[in-house]
Amino acid sequence: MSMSEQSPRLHIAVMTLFPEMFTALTDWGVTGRAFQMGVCSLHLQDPRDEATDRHGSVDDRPYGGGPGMVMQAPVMSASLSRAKAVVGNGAQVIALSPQGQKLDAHLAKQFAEASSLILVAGRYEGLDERFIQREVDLEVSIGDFVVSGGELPAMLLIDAIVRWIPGVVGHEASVAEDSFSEGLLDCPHFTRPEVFEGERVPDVLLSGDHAEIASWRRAQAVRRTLDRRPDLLSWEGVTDSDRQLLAKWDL
Ligand code: 58G
Repeated sequence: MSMSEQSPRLHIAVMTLFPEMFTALTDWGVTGRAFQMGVCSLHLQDPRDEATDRHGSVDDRPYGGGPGMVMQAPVMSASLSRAKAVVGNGAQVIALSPQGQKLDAHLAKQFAEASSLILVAGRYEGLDERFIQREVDLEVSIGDFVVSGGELPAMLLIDAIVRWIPGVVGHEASVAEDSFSEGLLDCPHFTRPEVFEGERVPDVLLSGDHAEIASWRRAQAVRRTLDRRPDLLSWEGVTDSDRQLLAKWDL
């Protein structure tokens, strides 16, 4: 079967008040191709469809006072049921929130192995805690900062997940080798012109010697990680063979 007819490897549903935002994923680039090829499916579930009052409200004032509004558990629970009817009851339910487990390549890769996911993109001040405790399997954070809604974090998470699905990114190797998958930052990249503003491309990259090129790239990645992200790699964590590479390339 061609990629365009295969049944989706991963079904994703997103609960969001702003479904139109997700064209940023479905209409462009690698993620757009994954959805158009049918490798992944995306179902957008608007909780406002389950609102019972004539205003279509999904939020209300917080008990205990304080600023802002909270998304109500009954309407979110009803919306989640609808989403489960589409992607399956076994779907893992993930809420995007600053209180969540920090996202990294390893977690994204784990999610890519699921068959269905439901992402909850909250707005306002957040979700009624009883909805989170009863229905959410995992809260995930894309970083230690607050944004106005869970939609951009959800799109970022989907992008990081979809890249791990075989066939989505042209060269599987580029995903396996990209930053973080080996716990290292990426090496520097160069392309034409060979000289830019007097700066030449490193000779090794023009040598055609693939073993030397791989060695140089690995050494550069180790050096960059030591310099820029000592939290990812300390000198103690550098293997003897990598230390030899650093010495070989005088890094
Ligand atoms: C609990 C608290 C649930 C994610 C707040 C939902 C979402 C940053 C991130 C919310 C977000 C992140 C409130 C608005 C989540 C809502 C949304 N901000 N760091 N904002 O991943």
